[in-house]
Amino acid sequence: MSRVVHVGAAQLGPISADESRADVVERLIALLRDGATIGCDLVVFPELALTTFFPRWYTDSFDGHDHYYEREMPGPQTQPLFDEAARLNVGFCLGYAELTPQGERFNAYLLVDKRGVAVGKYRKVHIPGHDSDEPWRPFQHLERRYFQESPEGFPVFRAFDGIVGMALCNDRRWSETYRVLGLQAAELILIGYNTPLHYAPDPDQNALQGFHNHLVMQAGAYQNGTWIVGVAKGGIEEGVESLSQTAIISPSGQIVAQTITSGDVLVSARCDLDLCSRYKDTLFDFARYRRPEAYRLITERKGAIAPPQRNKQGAS
Ligand code: CDV
Repeated sequence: MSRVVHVGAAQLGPISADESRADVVERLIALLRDGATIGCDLVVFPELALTTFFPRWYTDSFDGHDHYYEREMPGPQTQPLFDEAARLNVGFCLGYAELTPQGERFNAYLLVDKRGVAVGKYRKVHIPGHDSDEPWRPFQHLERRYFQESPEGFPVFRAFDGIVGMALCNDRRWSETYRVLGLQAAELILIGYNTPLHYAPDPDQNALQGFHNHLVMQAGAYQNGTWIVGVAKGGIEEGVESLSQTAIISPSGQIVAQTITSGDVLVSARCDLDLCSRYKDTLFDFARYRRPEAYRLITERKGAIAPPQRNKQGAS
């Protein structure tokens, strides 16, 4: 019996700063229904899917954006999404800003099954950007002010008849993300993102945003024999244009579905999880071919250290 999960990648267009949670949840429910209509088992929403991307603004106090965070999930405003998922018998994955009872702030991703029950949670590991105001930028990227780095790593969950992992935005650029999930036999990796097209520290990268987005996810899929669903919140949000190009990628590294517009839209693919073994059991048979003893630096060293300079005589 094949294990086919019909996955919908539910891209969002911009969410304005004054858009209410109720209005956003209505948009999510519309996409959930689109997925249900075509028989999706799982609908994947992007990173921070309930609000505008608030780290683009500095507030004097770091709790100045607290109204963008969820203190409970589901809460009164998000409960309708859970109820509709259960009614439609469709699971979903939702990105949101989490404020814990202990006052911790995480960039979170929640996996919910077809009964509307949470079955897995991920908190973003790689927090990009900066933590203090940098007025030279046309807009800020203050994730390091408003979120803390998760100490929990990259867990996987048995759900949707397979092994599911999650990651958020900047995580997708790091090969370690995929390999840590691959080493737990992940067959489906869900990744939500908000990627502004303008990268202030090196604007030469602006034109390459779409290329880099697919480059890293396609490599991650192939090198770990896994499906990857990368879902954008794109378009021009509060004057900042972000990348769309939501994609579903097979274990071969090929894109099997992709959005071609930048608004709210769902693309889908029937993901045969048994295809993963075609790569996991051959070229990327980890147990047979990997050499962890040769990779020790990956966990022992954080930043790159160049070897000593050689002098003219060739001695170091
Ligand atoms: N939300 C993100 O994590 N965005 C980052 C920044 C650096 C643009 C990204 O890697 O896309």
